[in-house]
Amino acid sequence: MARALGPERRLLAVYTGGTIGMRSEHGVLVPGSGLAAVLRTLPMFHDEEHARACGLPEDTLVLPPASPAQRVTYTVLECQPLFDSSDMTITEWVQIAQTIERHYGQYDGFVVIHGTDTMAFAASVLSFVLENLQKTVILTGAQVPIHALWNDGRENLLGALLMASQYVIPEVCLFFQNQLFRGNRVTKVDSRRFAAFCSPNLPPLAVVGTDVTINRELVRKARGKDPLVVHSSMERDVGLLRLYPGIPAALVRAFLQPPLKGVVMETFGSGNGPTKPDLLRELQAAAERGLVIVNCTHCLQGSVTSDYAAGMAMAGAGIVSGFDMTSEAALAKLSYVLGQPGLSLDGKKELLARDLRGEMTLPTGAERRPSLSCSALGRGIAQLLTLSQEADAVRDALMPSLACAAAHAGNLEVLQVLVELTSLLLLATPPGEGCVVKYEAGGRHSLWGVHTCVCMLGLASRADLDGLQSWWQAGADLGCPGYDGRSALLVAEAAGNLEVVTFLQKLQGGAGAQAPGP
Ligand code: ASN
Repeated sequence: MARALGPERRLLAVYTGGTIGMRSEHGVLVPGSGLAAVLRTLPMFHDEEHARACGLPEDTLVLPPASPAQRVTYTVLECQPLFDSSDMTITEWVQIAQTIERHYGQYDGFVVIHGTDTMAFAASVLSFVLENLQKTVILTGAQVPIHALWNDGRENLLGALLMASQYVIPEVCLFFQNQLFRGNRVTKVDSRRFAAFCSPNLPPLAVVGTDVTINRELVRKARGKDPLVVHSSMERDVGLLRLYPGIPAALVRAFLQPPLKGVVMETFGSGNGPTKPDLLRELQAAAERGLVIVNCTHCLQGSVTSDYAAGMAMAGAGIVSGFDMTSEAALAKLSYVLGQPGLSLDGKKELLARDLRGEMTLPTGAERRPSLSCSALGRGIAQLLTLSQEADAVRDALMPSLACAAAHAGNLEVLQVLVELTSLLLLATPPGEGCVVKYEAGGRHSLWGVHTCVCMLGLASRADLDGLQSWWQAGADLGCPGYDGRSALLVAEAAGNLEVVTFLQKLQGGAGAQAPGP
């Protein structure tokens, strides 16, 4: 994030409608044209003298100087037709993105003037449609028309113009009531108060008071000089289903029918839902048909977790966790991911599980970890392991690797499934590194295998003493070599992880690297 320098900053303000420019007709508010003409009459939005002296074109306005060294000019592009945002859809939002793309080179930043009712959806969609942003894009609007004496439109619009002109925040943001939020983190929480939006799971990127305070560590970094990409192929057949106590399975079945391709399901608390078999069957059947379901919580704050059996039932039905995403962001993300050509079902789920635009907070360390419950391979192997006696050999061969992968991913969920399927023993859960496992096949301790050793080498190179100790307690041979023949001790020595070296040397010099089984 950088302070924007230079004597002149040029902005494009895309006016799409909304209360900010509305007028009263027959006692109700309707979208109103001519916002630029109104702004031209307001000295805080236009310095007529300077504009005349510079010979600025008719459609270009100039703010009074915010600092002696810098002028902000802006062009208002009025959309046709103008909308109450309740009528806006993905089609209009993609058009806004395409407008930004067409003018991307000409302007330093972009303000989108939008109705508040669906502004959180709009900001979320734009955040996914616009990839590799290097410039600031800010949505804003108002609860009261700008013509009214007492309104919030003037402050919001001026704030958005100033933020977009003075800072390079390469994200889709939303400015309201002196706060700049990440666009895909907001939700509208009040239909009357000027503080209409909140960002329940991420602090604002900036707060305007006597000074402007930027939360620098939150602002996303622009990715090199990659060109802007506009993803216009968004999937329209996505939906939002809010569970309620006692929701009938038949109703869920009806909702999940084609042409629907993806659903954001709002569940209770930390991602819990009814565990009635008929309902779970409907969800599972839909997931098996290829319908993608994302689990988001009803709650304003907090995340989907796997704390409860009622939440695990959702995960077991093939539903993807939306963690702390707002439903607006989840719906937009689903539309974006399902709109990507050439992705397999697993590929779509993998993409949904990733934080793509700062839209969700992953549990610590989860970003790089593949989720076995998300993969068909994981589910397929689980099925295979239950098949028959002949599967014993396959099970013996696969179990250590599978358990090792789950342990590395800290995926207790998968480990628990494996425990049920076999005589896998869960032995310890060192903080931060998931679980350590031991597998018993047919009563004999067996098959730590080279994959397991590779896991331990990883722990040794990361100086994860807790993890190594847990493996040791579980009876693993810490002296075993990995694929390249190197032992954990050699790896730890090479990485200079002295604590680990001391621990491993003690084992070698003492009772030996082979610890007693439990
Ligand atoms: N109905 C209006 C809209 O979203 C509400 C507003 O802008 N405050 O367009």
